[in-house]
Amino acid sequence: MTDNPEDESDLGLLTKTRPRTQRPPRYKVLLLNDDYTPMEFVVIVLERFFGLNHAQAFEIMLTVHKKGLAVVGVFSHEVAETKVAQVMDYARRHQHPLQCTMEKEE
Ligand code: TYC
Repeated sequence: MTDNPEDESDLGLLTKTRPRTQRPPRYKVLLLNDDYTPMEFVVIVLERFFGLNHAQAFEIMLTVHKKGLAVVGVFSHEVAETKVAQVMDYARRHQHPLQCTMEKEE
């Protein structure tokens, strides 16, 4: 290395060959508030499909109720899609308007 600005002998090569660490994209699964779905049903959904204990499920349900929505977990695209489908199907079968969506992280 020199202080000569013409000397690009290593700088260029280093930046071109620097290995990039590739992370698979992650997806936030969001639960949305509504005025009709019973609180206890939402708690059951969070326990059943997101593996939360009763206290954790109750806390997230209350956050959604107060703030309008909350992130209930972050997953790969495939797992997030499955969770959303499971929640939407379970809510529909019980005739509750509960909504669950996913969103790419960052
Ligand atoms: N707001 C609902 C009620 O008062 C409860 C609720 C919480 C609904 C969370 C949806 O994602 C939800 N019964």
